[in-house]
Amino acid sequence: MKEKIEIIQGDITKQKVDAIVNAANTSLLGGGGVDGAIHRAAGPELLEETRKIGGCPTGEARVSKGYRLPARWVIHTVGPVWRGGRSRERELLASCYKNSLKAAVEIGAKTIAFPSISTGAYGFPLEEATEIALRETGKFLASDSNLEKVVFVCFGDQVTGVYRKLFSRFFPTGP
Ligand code: AR6
Repeated sequence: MKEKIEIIQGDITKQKVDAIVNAANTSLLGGGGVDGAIHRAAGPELLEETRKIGGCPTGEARVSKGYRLPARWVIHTVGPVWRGGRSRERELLASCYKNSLKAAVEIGAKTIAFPSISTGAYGFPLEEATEIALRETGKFLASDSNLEKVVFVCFGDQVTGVYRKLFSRFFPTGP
């Protein structure tokens, strides 16, 4: 199962996977960070489609086409804004991962790439967010045989370092 997980450093808009996940906001009308990068790379048709979708509640996921991206689909999910940890932030972030993975299976995607949801503009502490990402993905893959690869695309050295450290803690090698 851990063989299906890959951690790379790079730009999610360049990933040749079936679906990439967008860390969007509830309007689904674009924004900064990874959301802005995905809209720029996909082209204006993406905004046309997400406008029709009409928004997405925090913790849920919605699917659109990928247009000019190498990925065929974009799964838009809305992470929680970190408000100190007592506003169901952990549970909502876990739902983002679960619902995005579920959406990927529903559309028949075999490979999916995630950014580090909520840890930029939304301020979720990186280590805790990474634990949630790895735990939920591990749980999902343990009972799913459709997905072949889940890529965590880390933007910058700091994010990559945390993902690699926690990955070896969650999925230790050897006896
Ligand atoms: N590829 C991969 N990761 C990226 C890229 C990229 N091209 N660009 C940034 N990241 P953020 P959030 C990383 O702020 O915290 C938007 O305005 C970034 O370094 O994009 O969920 C939305 O519209 C960080 O590690 O998303 C919402 O309003 C991670 O992606 C709000 O920001 C997430 O940072 C969502 O905030």
